[in-house]
Amino acid sequence: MKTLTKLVGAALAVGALFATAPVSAKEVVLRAVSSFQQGSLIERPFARFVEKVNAEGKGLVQINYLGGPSAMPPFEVGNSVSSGVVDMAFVTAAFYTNLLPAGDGLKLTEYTIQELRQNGGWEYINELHNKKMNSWYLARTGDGNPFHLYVNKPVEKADLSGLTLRVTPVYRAFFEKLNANSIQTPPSEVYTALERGVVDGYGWPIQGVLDLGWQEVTKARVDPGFYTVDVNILVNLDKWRSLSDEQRAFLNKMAEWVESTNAENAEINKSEAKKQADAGMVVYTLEGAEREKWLKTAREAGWEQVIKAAPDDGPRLRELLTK
Ligand code: 173
Repeated sequence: MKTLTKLVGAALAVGALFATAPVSAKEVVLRAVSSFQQGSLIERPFARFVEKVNAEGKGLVQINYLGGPSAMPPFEVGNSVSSGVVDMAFVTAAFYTNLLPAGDGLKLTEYTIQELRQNGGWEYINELHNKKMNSWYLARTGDGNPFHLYVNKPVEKADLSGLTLRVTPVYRAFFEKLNANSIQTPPSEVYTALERGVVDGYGWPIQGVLDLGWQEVTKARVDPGFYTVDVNILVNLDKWRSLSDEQRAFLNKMAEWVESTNAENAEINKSEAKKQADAGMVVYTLEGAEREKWLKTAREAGWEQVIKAAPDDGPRLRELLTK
């Protein structure tokens, strides 16, 4: 009996060992989520990143992509990567201002991510993510993809009085500075809010309007665009530190690659603008002094909000991100 217990015990111990051992001693599988819908243009850089990591990282790093907003509400994604519920996240800083208020400033960069990696900007952004949300700032996508206002009522001046607009932290300070009323929603609620007339318009990048069917309920886009999309690949910091040098070097190489694809945005923007026009959307273009006011208000309201929300980190971020 004694021997049997010992044998069973030994068998269980061996079983437990095998159950927790990774497929290969060296391979790590990272669980990832996206805050943007799978198959949409905004999400595409991450889908390509996952595909490339899984193709080239066999035996070293693999990504188990759990899904987009149907797997996890977008405003929860920052918390999840911070706490380690997931190991990796594809998420815009606007969705985690609860953890990193200064992150709202990433959209205000006047440098590309390649330039920020040269001038110390990336280091500071990474340090903020380390300290405030236990994350490693692995990569940035979205450079060259500007935000716009989309509306169902005419906009002829840099004045949004009388309009109720759907926002996220990206647009709120700017639109409110020009006298709009704002309502915050995740992307999944935009269509219905427009259909029901709850809002007269919304903020969104030049890319991706048609992915979500919003051209059906959108009359116009306002030009010029403003700011720069930031959708970032974050890794839980404990997980990042647990990786081998080789695994980290591999992920850095993949990050550099995905950031190089930002250069494709100029072409994608053109084809998106054409698709919007083909779908019947018109463009209200602000010119001259109104255009200047539009862009200046966007920039100033944006930084004012960042400095107010993050008085300690905002000023340094502004120095590093602006020319
Ligand atoms: O939901 C949004 O409008 C938003 O904030 C955003 C940020 C980055 C890319 C796309 C949308």
